[in-house]
Amino acid sequence: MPIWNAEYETMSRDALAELQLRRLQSTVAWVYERVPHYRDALDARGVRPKDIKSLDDVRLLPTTDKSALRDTYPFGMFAVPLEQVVRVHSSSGTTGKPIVVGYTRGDLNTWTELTARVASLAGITEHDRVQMAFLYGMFTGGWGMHYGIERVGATVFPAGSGNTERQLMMMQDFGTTALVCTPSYALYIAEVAEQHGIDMRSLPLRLGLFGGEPSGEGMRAEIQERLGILATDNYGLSEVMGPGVSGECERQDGLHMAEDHFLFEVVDPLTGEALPDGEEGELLITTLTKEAFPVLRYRTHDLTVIDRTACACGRTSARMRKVRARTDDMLIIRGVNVFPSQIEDALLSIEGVEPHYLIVVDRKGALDTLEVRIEVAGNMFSDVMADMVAFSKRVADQVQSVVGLSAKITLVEPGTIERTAGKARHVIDQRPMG
Ligand code: DLL
Repeated sequence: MPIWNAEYETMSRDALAELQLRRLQSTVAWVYERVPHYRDALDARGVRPKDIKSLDDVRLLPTTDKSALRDTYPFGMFAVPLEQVVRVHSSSGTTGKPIVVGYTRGDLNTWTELTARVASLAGITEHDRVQMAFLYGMFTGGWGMHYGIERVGATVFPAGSGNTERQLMMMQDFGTTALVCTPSYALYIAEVAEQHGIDMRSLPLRLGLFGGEPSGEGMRAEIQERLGILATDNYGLSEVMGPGVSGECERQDGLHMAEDHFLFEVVDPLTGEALPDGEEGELLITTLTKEAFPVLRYRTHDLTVIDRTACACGRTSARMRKVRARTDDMLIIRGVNVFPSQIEDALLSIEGVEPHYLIVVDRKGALDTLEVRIEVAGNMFSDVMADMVAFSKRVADQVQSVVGLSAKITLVEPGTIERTAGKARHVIDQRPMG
């Protein structure tokens, strides 16, 4: 497969480091002059832009948390006047005001370049017909991927998310070869196709570019099998740009990171200490070329591992492991730390458990309770009570062995757990606060 921008994607590590340092120095000078929050934070540490003499000096810089973005809502972190901002997006948090981000014309050009890379990494070419089933709107997923795919030269169908029957009709009638959406929506599309007796494997669909939420290998296998495609994962976040930060190549062995535009660090989420390559920690991202909304050492809360070994695809970029958990989605249940992704992995390792599940945490008296609601594949359903009890027990044992907690397993009718055209919600924590 051709490499979209071979000059940058196959750059020697030395040349890359030189480029990154130059860009880091300009970014620090840029924000110091233009964004009061950064000037204050740098002053408080006694750091001036000229103190950045090597890439390791990034550690002199303050980290940036979502709270800084909230406190300066909506435009206080912008480094250019609104006259130079040609687009605004936002990310809806679960509560309160959204995070608002802006782009200059130059930023949009960079963004398009980087989502073109993601599309190319996944195998999209001008011969593809790409159905965009991400939400278009304030969410960065739709517009971000849209322009990159157009730049590659593929034919884009900007379907937007939802209206699954119409999505299927387009896939059949337009000969869609690639689908772009969240992994949960891909699975839902597969399910609706099955309900309508549409054999997805006989359609021209061959690629899936999925991102915006975590998905494990179990989920990938399920989607690949049911849609008859090669599924790749891509990652990004609004605060840093949106999609385009990293994406898998066809080898599906880590997400290639756009290191010429971002500086990536992995740190211990508790101490902030830098961690060596190969160790899991929180990903921090510093933008190197953003004009309107640069960020210094943004705390993504996403947990990953960086691998700088060369990939067989020929690109020299470092790769990050699939993000399976966030520092802030860890549940503490009866004192045990549990990530929802661990429960997902336990569930999907059992044949007959559908990838639709809901983790419900509650408190009875002083005791935390853990319930996992799962759907069971139609052909696994049995009228014999004893069979179903044995099945539930098998699932409970698996959860117990993976997370070390006993869980109540509730089997629910297929189709009853809420489906989504966007990001899936897998956890309900009903415990009282405090
Ligand atoms: O979800 C940007 C995006 C859109 C990326 C489409 C890829 C495709 P936000 O809504 O700001 O932006 O959410 C960002 O979503 O910090 C991660 O926790 C999570 N996330 C995004 N992509 C992945 C992924 C977009 N591939 C937050 N794997 C991030 C795991 C992901 N988590």
